[in-house]
Amino acid sequence: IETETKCETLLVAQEGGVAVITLNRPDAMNALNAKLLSELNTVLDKCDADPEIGCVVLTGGEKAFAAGADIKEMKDKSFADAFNTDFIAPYDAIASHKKPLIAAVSGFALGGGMELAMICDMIIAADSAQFGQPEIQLGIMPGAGGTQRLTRAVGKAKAMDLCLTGRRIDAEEAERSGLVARVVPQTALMEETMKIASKIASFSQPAVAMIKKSINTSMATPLPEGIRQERHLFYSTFATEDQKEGMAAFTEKRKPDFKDR
Ligand code: CO8
Repeated sequence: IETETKCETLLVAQEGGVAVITLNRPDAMNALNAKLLSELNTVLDKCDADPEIGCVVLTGGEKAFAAGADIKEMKDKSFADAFNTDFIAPYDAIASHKKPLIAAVSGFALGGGMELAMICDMIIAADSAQFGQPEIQLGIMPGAGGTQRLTRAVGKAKAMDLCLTGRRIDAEEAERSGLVARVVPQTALMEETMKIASKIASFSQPAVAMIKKSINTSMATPLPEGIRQERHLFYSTFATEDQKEGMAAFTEKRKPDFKDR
């Protein structure tokens, strides 16, 4: 991945089965401009196509994961520009990728930056992390899932609080509210996130992909339909070699060696 991918706004590396994508616009607090979103989708496409990659980590800098959409790029857009170019569409594309995506968040994750973290399948937060939807302070509203994914993650009360006041919450409140999976010390953020990502990458890729798909389905379907789809996916794991290997390894008291790609 790293040798093939040259990006202006991202750093890309690979450690074992884990791809690490670092948002890299430090002078702009990693504000998300069109170039960055396009490069991010290109790299995620490559990760999806690479059988060696079992998990992707998305991170930013120590001070900012991302301070939102690039306000300077957005400020002069007319309604027609916004509507005709549908400039938020790249966010949908990010959400449609197959490989599990973990956000490792340090510092500010604001506006579109928080929405990007919420598109990821899991958020690991450094104890320095600050989350917020400050769009209301700019005379706009969250537009890349902030009123939707946030409400599903933390419920109506906190979503209203954050989106209507623009106040920021720290990592501890974010974890308490169900927005982030784990909080770790700032200095251990990448080490802890890489441990989680490597573990996921060691499992059966089809099983991992099915779990991601099934949990995401729960966000978009009524329970009986979600249960029906889960059951189909569950039965289809029995068509994989990895299911045979995982269960054989258990009965033979050895470590499984998952190979399906
Ligand atoms: N866009 C553009 N530039 C930014 C952004 C941003 N979102 N955030 C920071 N910067 C720039 C600053 O302008 C500054 O540049 P310069 O040195 O040229 O003046 C540089 O980054 C450093 O920033 P600060 O000097 O402000 O640093 P501080 O440590 O004082 O403050 C903050 C850090 C608190 C993060 C502050 O920069 C801030 O409040 N930023 C804006 C946060 C915000 O309002 N985010 C929401 C943006 S709107 C949005 O995300 C809508 C999403 C809808 C979908 C998007 C689809 C593409």
